[in-house]
Amino acid sequence: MRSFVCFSAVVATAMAAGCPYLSGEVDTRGEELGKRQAADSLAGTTIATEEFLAQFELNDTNAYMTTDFGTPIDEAVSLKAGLRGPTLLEDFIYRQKLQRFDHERIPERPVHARGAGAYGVFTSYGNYSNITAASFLSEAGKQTPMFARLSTVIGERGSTDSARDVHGFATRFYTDEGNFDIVGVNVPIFFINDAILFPDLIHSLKPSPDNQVPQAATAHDSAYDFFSQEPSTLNMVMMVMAGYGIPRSLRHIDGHGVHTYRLVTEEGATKLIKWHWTSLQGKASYLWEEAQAVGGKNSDFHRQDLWNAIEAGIYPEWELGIQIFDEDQQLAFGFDVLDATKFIPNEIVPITPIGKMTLNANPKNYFAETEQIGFQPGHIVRGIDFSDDPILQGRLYSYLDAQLNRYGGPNFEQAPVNRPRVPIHNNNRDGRAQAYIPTNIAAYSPNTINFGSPMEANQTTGNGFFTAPNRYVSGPLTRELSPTFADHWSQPRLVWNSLSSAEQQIVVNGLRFETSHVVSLTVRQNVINQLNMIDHGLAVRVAQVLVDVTIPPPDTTYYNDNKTSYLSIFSNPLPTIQGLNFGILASIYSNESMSQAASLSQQFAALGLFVSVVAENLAPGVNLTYSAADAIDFDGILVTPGSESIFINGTSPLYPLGRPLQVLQNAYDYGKPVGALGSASTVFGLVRIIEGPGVYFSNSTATLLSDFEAGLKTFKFLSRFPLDPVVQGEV
Ligand code: HDE
Repeated sequence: MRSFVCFSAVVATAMAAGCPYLSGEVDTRGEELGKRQAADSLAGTTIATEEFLAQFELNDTNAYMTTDFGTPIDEAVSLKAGLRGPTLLEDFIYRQKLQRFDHERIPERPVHARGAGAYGVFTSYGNYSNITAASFLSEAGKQTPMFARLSTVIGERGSTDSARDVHGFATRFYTDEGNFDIVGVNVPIFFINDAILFPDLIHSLKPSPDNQVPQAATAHDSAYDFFSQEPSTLNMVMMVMAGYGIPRSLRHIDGHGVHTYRLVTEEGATKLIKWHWTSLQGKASYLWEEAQAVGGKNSDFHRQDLWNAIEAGIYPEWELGIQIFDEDQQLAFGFDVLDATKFIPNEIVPITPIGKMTLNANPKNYFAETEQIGFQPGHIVRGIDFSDDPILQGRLYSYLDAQLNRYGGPNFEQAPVNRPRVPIHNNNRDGRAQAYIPTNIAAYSPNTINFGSPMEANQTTGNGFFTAPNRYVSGPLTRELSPTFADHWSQPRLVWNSLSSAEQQIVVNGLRFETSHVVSLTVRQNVINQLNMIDHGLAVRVAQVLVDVTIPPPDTTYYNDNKTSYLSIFSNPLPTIQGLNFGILASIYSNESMSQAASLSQQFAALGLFVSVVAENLAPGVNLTYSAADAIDFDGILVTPGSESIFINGTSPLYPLGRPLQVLQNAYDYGKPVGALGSASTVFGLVRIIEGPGVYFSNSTATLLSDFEAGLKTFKFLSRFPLDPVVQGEV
């Protein structure tokens, strides 16, 4: 036996703490809560997340090690025949430990494998019973517990957060009438408009089947082959390139339900809607060079950022809004609202805010909660109905199927994170790992043995209904795409028109990067042909790096001058700088630098920023060393007076050659606000930094505070970056 030094102390403490195993107590947490839950459900309230989850939590403090079936064990050394002999098959402890390890993984999600999740609460702004019977929207101030999981799409679970990708925005409301999921993304559209193409889309985006390269990247032949052969993807490709693909953090993305849904009132009146989550942190994105550096330096940047903000009590918030329109407006906006590749510009149908989500608690166990949550667009509550959008229709099948595959059985809804906060009553039975003990022996309907229970909800207080009255479906069976889905170019053109010239340059640079990785000349040519249908100048500019392509004459069929103000990420200042990262560069060898750093640190932290003082080692007052720090760690950087020598000398065994200067230079090159207090401005003469917007020198701390506050709101200073010369022949 291996000796446990504090063994007797542990026993004593466990007894004192009333350890169930030692005292012979039985765990009744679930039973008591079950009774409460039933009562609450009748009263129309839900149990708060913390209390609900507490019944499932395993707390190992002051506890003995046991097997899965509860026997106390020693499990640090295997059972052998003789001290140096072979391990015995009889050793059930050893077998169970290895077995459990071998089975730790479930299949990762085939898409959206990498993500971060958090609990939260939704607060309804009003009583919306005039448009929906959904109970979570039935009164002002009504609160509903939530879980949100935000993700990348293509990368595997162990890939990098900052890959250029669409971002998943999946939200669950644990309402008092069951779970409702809005499983969306951070753009208001999708790549394709028929779910039957989903496997093709994803196969083209995933790494090549022969060598699994590239991971979490679209810069390869198959992706652009598919994009250029299936032009419904162009709208989304344009948005991903315009900054939506590389957000600064998960807190700085919006979420969109994408499809048209239907709201239904108690009386059966219907309206069509689109769901939108608007980030109250604002939208902010990386520049591409920065995103690539983040990928290498800290592949967990987004997951860590969300976690840290919640731990620090800087709870991220999103407003839920709807675009609401009439059933007869389905073709009123110049496209079909059943086509998931189109969005309705806010200028045409404004977004009406109806509530707010606040994420306020991190999960306690990534696997049990974030990995096991199984979202489904088919998780619907009464008052909300589907539309005939072919993508939504396909998803209603696929997500259930995906969960069955991941869990290996149908009881996944019983995992704590999946359980509704209201009791379950139905005749579904058995299956792998059933966790309930159904006591009704009449598991069928109709029955008399259990007095007809469970009863159809619409006959009782539950009032169950989902499908809107007067929703008709008819038509000949056909495998054709509706002609109302056929225009794939007018909206990408609108996206292009809506960007500033600096953002257009970002799109051009992005497409240059991506298509430069495409080997097939046919694919390159096809991409240019498609871009030419959006904008001739765009095609010409991207083609400049491809050389071996023919630039077709302008194809003006879909050219238009429409714009929307909502799309631009970089033109709109952030509403708040709370929770952004700020770096103060200092040197431990200068008293002046360290004392300024201490005082600046306090003053900048008071603005709600996460402030790090960077210096040569972790002396008191220093949070990060130059060995570890990088420009990607900060949204803005300030240099302290007295630290100049480390920038001038640039060499010390305590950090990589030239690192302090490199941090400053890279921050500037990533478009961030940078500045210096007093004499530290001389440091800027050493680097390729041009005085201009977002570069601040002052002897006054107060001036620097207000400069940086404005600069961090601007977030990226795009005027630092060159634009292509005017392209001849641009239409
Ligand atoms: Fe998904 N999608 N998807 N998707 N999707 C999955 O479901 C699928 C689509 C989205 O954090 C999978 O549980 C089909 C649109 C998010 O757990 C899978 C189609 C939108 C997440 C699946 C779509 C999304 C998924 C993988 C029709 C935005 C992650 C595991 C073309 C409106 C949810 C799983 C989480 C996950 C299928 C299209 C968003 C395979 C067939 C459109 C955010 O079932």
